[in-house]
Amino acid sequence: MTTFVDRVDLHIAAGNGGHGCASVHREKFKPLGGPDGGNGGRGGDVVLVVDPDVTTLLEYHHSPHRKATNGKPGEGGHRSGSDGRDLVLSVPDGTVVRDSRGEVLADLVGGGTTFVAGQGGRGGLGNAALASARRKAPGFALLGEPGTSRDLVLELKTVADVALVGYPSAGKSSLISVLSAAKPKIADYPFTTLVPNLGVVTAGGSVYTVADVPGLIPGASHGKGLGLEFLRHVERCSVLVHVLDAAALESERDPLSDLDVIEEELARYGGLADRPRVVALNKVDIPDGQELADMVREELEKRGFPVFEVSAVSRKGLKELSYALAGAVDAARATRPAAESTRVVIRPPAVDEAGFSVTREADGLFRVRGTKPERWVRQTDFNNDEAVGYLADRLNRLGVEQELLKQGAREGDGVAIGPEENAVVFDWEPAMVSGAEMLGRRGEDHRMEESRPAAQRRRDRESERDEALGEFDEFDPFDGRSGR
Ligand SMILES: Nc1nc2c(ncn2[C@@H]2O[C@H](COP(=O)(O)OP(=O)(O)OP(=O)(O)O)[C@@H](O)[C@H]2O)c(=O)[nH]1
Ligand SMILES: [Mg+2]
Repeated sequence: MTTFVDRVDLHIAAGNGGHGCASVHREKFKPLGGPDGGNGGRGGDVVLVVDPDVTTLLEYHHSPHRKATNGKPGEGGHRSGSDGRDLVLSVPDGTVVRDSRGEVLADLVGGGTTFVAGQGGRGGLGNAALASARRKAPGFALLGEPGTSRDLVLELKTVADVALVGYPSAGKSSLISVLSAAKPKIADYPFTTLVPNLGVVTAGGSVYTVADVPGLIPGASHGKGLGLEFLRHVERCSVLVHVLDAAALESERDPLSDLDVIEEELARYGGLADRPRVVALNKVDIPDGQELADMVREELEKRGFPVFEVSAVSRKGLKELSYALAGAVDAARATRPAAESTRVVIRPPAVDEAGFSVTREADGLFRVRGTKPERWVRQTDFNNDEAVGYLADRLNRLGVEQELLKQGAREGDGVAIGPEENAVVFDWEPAMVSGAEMLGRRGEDHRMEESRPAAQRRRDRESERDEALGEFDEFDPFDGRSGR
């Protein structure tokens, strides 16, 4: 059975926004009560949060597909749909989040650190919210937008101050068990430890964490033994301890060549050269072990390593080792800016909402890209002519039509809005002939027009003109979600 998982694929889907509702208020004797369709609710986000009590990614190995709930659609009578609930996923401290191409999106260190991995879709506006002086009774509503769905790779990089590295059976797990309260499995066969163990050590005034990683053998970098896979847990450690077996039974091994082998594998893994190293010559309770330790000590010191003769069995030298590690950890902490503040919230970078671009492609197709035009397309119910007309108005107001004209687009030319893999393509029908003249008054009910007093009509005409001149910025309560 898998009991520890430190790398998983995770497929997340934030909730979709609920659709807006198109509805007209009906009451006896008041046949035209006005639009009263409510807005759709927002889809829930998918949020990763560091929970110090979670130590593995196992949960996501078992169920890698996670979805937040959708927003509810709006209803008549101005009833807005409720928002979808955010899906909060607990991850261990030190989880690195990558996208499917391997790019790091977030490095989650510190309890409570939060990463919004997928944003819920906005709800669509109901026809009540879409009504304006110019568009008294819209017969359409906007669709809710789909939530972000994407594939992530979560990778756990243990956050510890000290890492114990060495051959299998050198006594790494034995040492962590006597230095701390950790109770790892200990046995006299290689590769007893299959997953990193973490222990907390108190020495003098310092408290630090120690990680014991699975043993390394020559060729680990080529995948021998358990491979270098687990060295990712060493990456964040500020001090490395070479645990050398002074009483190894194999004739071709001795502490000095063991050290060379491990250093070579660390070098292959890379990125660890700057970590201070300490040598622990273990198993000196065995007479042969003590003898060998005495023989190699000088050479190790000559190479610049602080050397400690220890025994996990007789507990010899443990105090000295733990105090020396405390000193090294304190020194490393002092050179780092104060501990990374916790409870960081990482949101996807804000995109430039305002702009758009039009490019002409080799086959003559005009491609429109931009946050707003792409969103508007997603919000459009293409089965509803009025909704399509509303989209055209919005594009026009943003200046997309002018830009198409400027680039030589003619009626009937193909226009694609969105990225290649996911675009809406249509034949262009300019809504506008030239300048700022608006065509097509959409969503108007002429019966209402007739019953309006003249002054009101004049005011409406004025506001229409303002709108045509671009001074009217459309109200969209789902824009700028900073309030959340
Ligand atoms: N005599 C003696 N035996 C020890 C000492 N430390 C560890 N051992 C023994 O060495 C064997 C391996 O110890 P582990 O702590 O499991 O070694 P490890 O380095 O964690 O090994 P892997 O997890 O396989 O990489 C066990 O049988 C231990 O009892 C020590 O100081 N003295
Ligand atoms: Mg072990």
